[in-house]
Amino acid sequence: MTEIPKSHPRYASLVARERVADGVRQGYTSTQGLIAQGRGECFDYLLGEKTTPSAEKAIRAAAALLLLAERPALSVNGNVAALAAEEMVALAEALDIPLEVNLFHRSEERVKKIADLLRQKGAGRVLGENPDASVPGLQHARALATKGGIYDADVVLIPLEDGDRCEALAAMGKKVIAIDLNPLSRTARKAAVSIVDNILRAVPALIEQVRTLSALPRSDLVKMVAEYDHEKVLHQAVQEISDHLQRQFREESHEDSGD
Ligand code: PTJ
Repeated sequence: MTEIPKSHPRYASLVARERVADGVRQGYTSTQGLIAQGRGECFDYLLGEKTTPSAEKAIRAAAALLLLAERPALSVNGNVAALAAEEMVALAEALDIPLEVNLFHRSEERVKKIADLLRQKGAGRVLGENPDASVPGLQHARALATKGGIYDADVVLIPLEDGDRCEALAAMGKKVIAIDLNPLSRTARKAAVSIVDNILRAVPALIEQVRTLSALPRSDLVKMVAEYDHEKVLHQAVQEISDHLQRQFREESHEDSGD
């Protein structure tokens, strides 16, 4: 990997880029994953590269949903493996559930490489290598799922996903939690809870919330989920982007006028 000096103003972003590129070199991230990362970077830039108040709300609701779920499932693709393998393993451990590899551009070789990587990072149980069910309404291999994992789950976390699968999982009656930097994507809109944040920041924050909220009585979690307004939080995310951009513009015009 290219050595990035810590002093570089875009250090975190460049390291993430290197990790996705390395995932492609190692063969577990798809080449299309590079494009997805570029799109994500762009939205992160527009957000100000920080976890916004709306994302904090979504992270709390997501943690509550996962804790209330009878059979939660966590989906891992090639970009998630490159950017947050260790953190996804820690989240699975905190919830005491397996991880499931599910790929858009599926090849058995990539599935195995990702499963091996997760096991290397300490995952107890990894599903996805031997799918035995199919998500209705999806064409091709990305419909493949595992009973006891995503197929039977009542709540599914799908970071960095495409809209079709999110919609198909929701149509099965599942509550879908998305992590997607683009608040306008079909995934973000169709999910029950959309965390508009970089997976690098979102998953550690989600683990922290799972640990904190697990001390609360179930009735508090039920109330938290019932009061969560997905549409409102998504609108807030768009507003936060707009506010951030307006602030940049105002700061620049102050500089130009010598303020
Ligand atoms: O490994 P595979 O074969 O399953 O393929 C994975 C990708 C990501 C290539 C595939 O699912 C895909 O093409 O996804 P999309 O449709 O490009 O959607 C990815 C979404 O994730 C986009 O809305 C991006 O803005 C968003 N995104 C990209 N990087 C990040 C991100 N969101 C959060 N954190 C990121 N680092």
